[in-house]
This record gives sequence, structure tokens and C-alpha cells, in this order.
Amino acid sequence: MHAWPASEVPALPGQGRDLRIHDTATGGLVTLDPGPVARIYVCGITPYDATHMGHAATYNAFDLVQRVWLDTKRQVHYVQNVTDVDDPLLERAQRDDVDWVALAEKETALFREDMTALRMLPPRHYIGAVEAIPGIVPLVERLRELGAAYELDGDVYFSVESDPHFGQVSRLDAAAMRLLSAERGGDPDRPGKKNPLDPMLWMAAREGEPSWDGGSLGRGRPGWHIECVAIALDHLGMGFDVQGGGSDLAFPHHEMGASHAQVLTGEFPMAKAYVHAGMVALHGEKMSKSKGNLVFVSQLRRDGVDPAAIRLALLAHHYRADWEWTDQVLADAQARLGRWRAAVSRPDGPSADALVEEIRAALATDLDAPAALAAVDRWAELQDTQGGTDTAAPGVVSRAVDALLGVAL
Ligand code: 5CA
Ligand code: ZN
Repeated sequence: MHAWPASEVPALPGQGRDLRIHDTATGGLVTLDPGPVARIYVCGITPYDATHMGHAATYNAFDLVQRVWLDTKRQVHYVQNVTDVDDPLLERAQRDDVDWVALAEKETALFREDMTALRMLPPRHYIGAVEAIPGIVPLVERLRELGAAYELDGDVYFSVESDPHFGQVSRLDAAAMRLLSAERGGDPDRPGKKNPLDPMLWMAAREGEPSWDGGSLGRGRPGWHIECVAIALDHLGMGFDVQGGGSDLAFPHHEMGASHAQVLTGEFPMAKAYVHAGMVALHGEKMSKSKGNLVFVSQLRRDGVDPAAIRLALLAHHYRADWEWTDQVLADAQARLGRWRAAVSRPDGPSADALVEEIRAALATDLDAPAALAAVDRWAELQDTQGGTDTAAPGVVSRAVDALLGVAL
């Protein structure tokens, strides 16, 4: 699949900083020390509806990771998937009486437009579940050979007990796992499973549903977790730097994915940090396609809202916080964008050298975007009240805000 065009990232004076970031698996901050090529996998959308502010907030967090690394002069090998076949997509297509392939293509195209408008840097590899199937089948076969998978009425399940490290990503107790498994695509109550938590690796073809040749597995379609593992292992290999997504993916998705990969390769861990973004709510409830309480990026764009203001609204919240989208959040971001644009449009201003370092320090400390915004606010305020004589400063601020925060002033 093709991704979307990259906006240019201006080079900045001085030295970028190494990223310290919160790792769900250890519950604390870890300092990442990627080689010259940093490797990150971020879970992509299930394309059955348009990009909402929750998605945008999560992708914003990982865009910042990429920008911090680029600022340290590293290359970034960023991989993202599209879950272009799964139950929710098929259910929505059936509900709306549309072709599931056409629905997935339409929503993926809209997602690319939204990401481009928000200046999110594209992944190097953007891979659909369907195109990954030829790589998924041998992995499921291998798990079966290893005794880590078993069959139940033609479906193939992964045995969570085959991974001694199972549970170390989300660190939840069994009861919590069981509850979340039922809520998030699992089937803990299906009779005949070895462990209620065991996730499906391969689903035998169902009447009226799409299916693919699965070799010795028979016709069917892949489970959700093995999809991301196959794509990550194919393009990044084991021991990559960051596995990313929203906090609703910590369990079961990232827990199961890590287990699949660890059993397949015999190596541990799959990722050096499991990074999770908080949930964005609307009217007191998590924004979700299934609930329909959504604010779409594309709708705001159609209403004439500047994408830079949308991006500033996301950046005003720490990525790990759960927060609520309101009209006020957007109005505040629009006002801030106006102040910043006025401040950089003057021919000179207060020196910006310290500001660039402040933005760098804020982002390197667990992506503290609100602290970075506060630093720019202070410079803009100084510009407004006192001005300055540094003719390079407005350009430096503009480039730093673009390179590190993805906001074009
Ligand atoms: N295709 C799978 C991942 S492989 C999936 O979860 N798709 S999704 O479309 O449901 O979500 C895409 C990303 O947005 C995920 O990282 C998810 O955690 C995140 N996300 C979904 N809803 C919200 C929300 N309300 N707030 C923040 N992030 C969200
Ligand atoms: Zn995923």
C-alpha cells in the first residue's frame, strides 16, 4: 500500500536529545538508544469510518517520537499497518450494504488526506492486512509446529501458556485480562479453548465472508494480533525500539503480539518500549467508532478549520493523559496559533536559542508537548510585550515549531 507524502522537516541548529519515554512493560521511563536507524511500529487504523480526534491524538504522539529521533540525525524506520479485513469492517460494510473492499479503500484514502493535512510524517512501509496474508500463513504454521497453537473446529488458536513472558507487557491480573479480552475482540467464553485468553491466529472461512488460501491451515483469514506481528517482523525484525498505539491496545493486542513474536523467534523482548497514548473522549465517553461519539478530522477541515490549529489542540495535551475534546479546546488552539503566527511574522524578536533547547528538552522527557507549547507561548509573549533585535529569531522559532511539533506557522 502507498502511504502519504512527507512534509519537509527543517534542520535545526545545535544538537537533538535522546528520547526518554514511558514503557508500559516496566511502568517507568526508559532512555532509548537506537542505532543510526531507529525502528518503530505503530498500529494503524481499521478503516471502516473516518479519522477521529482520538486516532489523530495517538498518531500525533508517535509523530513526535519520529521528530525527536530525526532531530538527533538518525534515520527512522517507521512501519504502520491497515487492518483492512476484520470483523468490525465486515460488519459495517454489511450494515451499510457496501462492498467491504471499497469501504476500506475509501476510509484509508481519507486517513491519508487527514494525516497529510496534519503534517504527520508517513511510515516507510504502510502495509495492509490483506497484502500481509502470504507472510502470516507460514508464521501460524510455524507456531503449530512449535506446539504453541492448536485447532478448534477448524480455527487455529495461540496458546498463551507457550510464552513464559506472557503478561509482561500489560502486567494485568487474570481477571482483568479476561474482561478486556471479551471487550476487545477476544472470545474467552468459547468452549474448548485451553485457556480462555487464547487468541485466534487463523479463522476458518465463514459462509458469506472473504477468505484466502491458508496452505495447511485451510481457507480462512488471519487473526488480528498475528497480522501486526507478521508485518513488524518482516519489516523491522525483533528487538525494535518502540511498539506504539493507544492505551486500549496494551491488552490484548500488544500483549498477544509480543507473545506470538517471542515464541516464534525465541527472542525477548519484541520491542524495547511499549508506548501507549491516552484516550480522547467526547461527552464523557471514549471516542469510538462503535459508539459513534466522534469528531472527525475531515469534518473540521471541511468546516474550514486550519489543520495547524487541530494539531495544536492535540499537542496541548500530554500524550499519556486521557482527555476530553470540546469546542473550547479547539478555540484555545486557534487563539494560540494566531498569537504564534503574529509573533513570527515580525522582522526581528527576542533570541530563540534557549527556546529551541527548551522544546527539545520537553519532548525528550516523555514527549511533554504541553511544556513545549508553554515555552513557545513565553517567547511569543516576550515578542509581544518587549520585542527584540535578533533578526534570525522569528525564522528559528518557525523552523523549530515545524521540525519538532509538526506545526506550520
Ligand atoms: N487496526 C487496529 C490496530 S492494529 C486498531 O486499533 N484500529 S483503530 O482504528 O481502532 O484505532 C487506531 C489507533 O487509534 C489505535 O492505536 C487506537 O488505540 C487509537 N485510538 C482509537 N480510539 C482512540 C481514542 N478515543 N483516543 C485515542 N486513541 C484512540
Ligand atoms: Zn496492531
